Amino acid sequence: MASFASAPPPPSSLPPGDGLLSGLHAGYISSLSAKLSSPSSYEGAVTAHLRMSGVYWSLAAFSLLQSRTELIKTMDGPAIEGWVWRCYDERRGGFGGNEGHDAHLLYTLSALQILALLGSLRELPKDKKDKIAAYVAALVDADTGAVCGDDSGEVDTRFSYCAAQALSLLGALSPPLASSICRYVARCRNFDGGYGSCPGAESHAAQVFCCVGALSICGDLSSVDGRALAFWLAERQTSGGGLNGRPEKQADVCYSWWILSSLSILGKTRYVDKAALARFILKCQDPAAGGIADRPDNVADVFHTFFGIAGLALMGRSAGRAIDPVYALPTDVVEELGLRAQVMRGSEAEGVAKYDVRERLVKVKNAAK
Ligand code: GRG
Repeated sequence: MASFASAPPPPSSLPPGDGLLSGLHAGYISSLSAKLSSPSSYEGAVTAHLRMSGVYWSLAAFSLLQSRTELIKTMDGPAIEGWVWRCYDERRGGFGGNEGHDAHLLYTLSALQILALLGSLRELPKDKKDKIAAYVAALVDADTGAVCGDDSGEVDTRFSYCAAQALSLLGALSPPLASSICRYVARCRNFDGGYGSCPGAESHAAQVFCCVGALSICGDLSSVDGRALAFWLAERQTSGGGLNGRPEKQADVCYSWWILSSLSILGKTRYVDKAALARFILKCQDPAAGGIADRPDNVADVFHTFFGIAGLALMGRSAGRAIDPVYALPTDVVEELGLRAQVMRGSEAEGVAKYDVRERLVKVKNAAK
């Protein structure tokens, strides 16, 4: 477990970008997109239902390694954008996971994030934005603030985050919607300071990100027990340096993102040993073909490639573009779109209750210190 009670871990000995096989990962990501679009590929078949999120993970990972111009050229931005619109479910107003699929909130957020990464979200006509926003808003229960993923009625705090971010990207996060979302998320807080998928559900680090991220976007972190939560998150660091999602589970690269981003929002990334975490992520790289796996010696995939690079970027180690811990988009994209979020101030002296209301006064670079 990391030592967090007294002095923070000593500064890392690894310089930014050191050990990250950026060129190989960029090659892995671009070759993967060709593989996925091949009708006979195994990878393509088993991930067909969640293709929209897969494309977001790919583009977001690539964006942290290369400029937007390079992204649009290498990944064929216009073709991707055309495909995204072919996944639009005109009847419901949201996006599906692939062509011909019904709209779902998860994929609607991924689609909007893809458009943001490609730089075309700002150009979206107002009537289209309004229609997508109406689809998202209709999934938020006005009384309880619980958010459904789609027509099936499944409720999960993942969807609270997706609704908050999607509405924010569309400039449609009204105060009543934001406070409804916060009301529900606050009910999902557990005795350990963590959050689960619904009220009473076990704390899980990925759901913590969703809950704290939703509260941050909605501009009200007042219900978060920052101290208890940061301790619980710090306890996720295992002896090998990697982070797990809950007690007694194995470390997994993706928790580097879910946990570090949450700690960034709380202003407490110093609670984990970043150098040890960076070494764990770097050990999960495929040194031959590129890509990052969930843990050392496993097969790489695009999900862990994105979250591994994103985790390193949060620690200032990607040597590429910085990532925003709340929106999971490059910071320049978040700034370009004028997006808002709330973060806590980091120092114990200032107390966890002091934060900046709906203003990004604390820059991500500082939060990562
Ligand atoms: C834009 C970054 C971003 C996210 C959008 C969809 C979403 C919001 C968040 C997903 C959060 C989530 C619940 C991820 C699941 C992560 C994961 C690896 C879960 C595995 O859980 P278990 O219980 O495995 O199978 P362990 O053993 O790790 O507890």
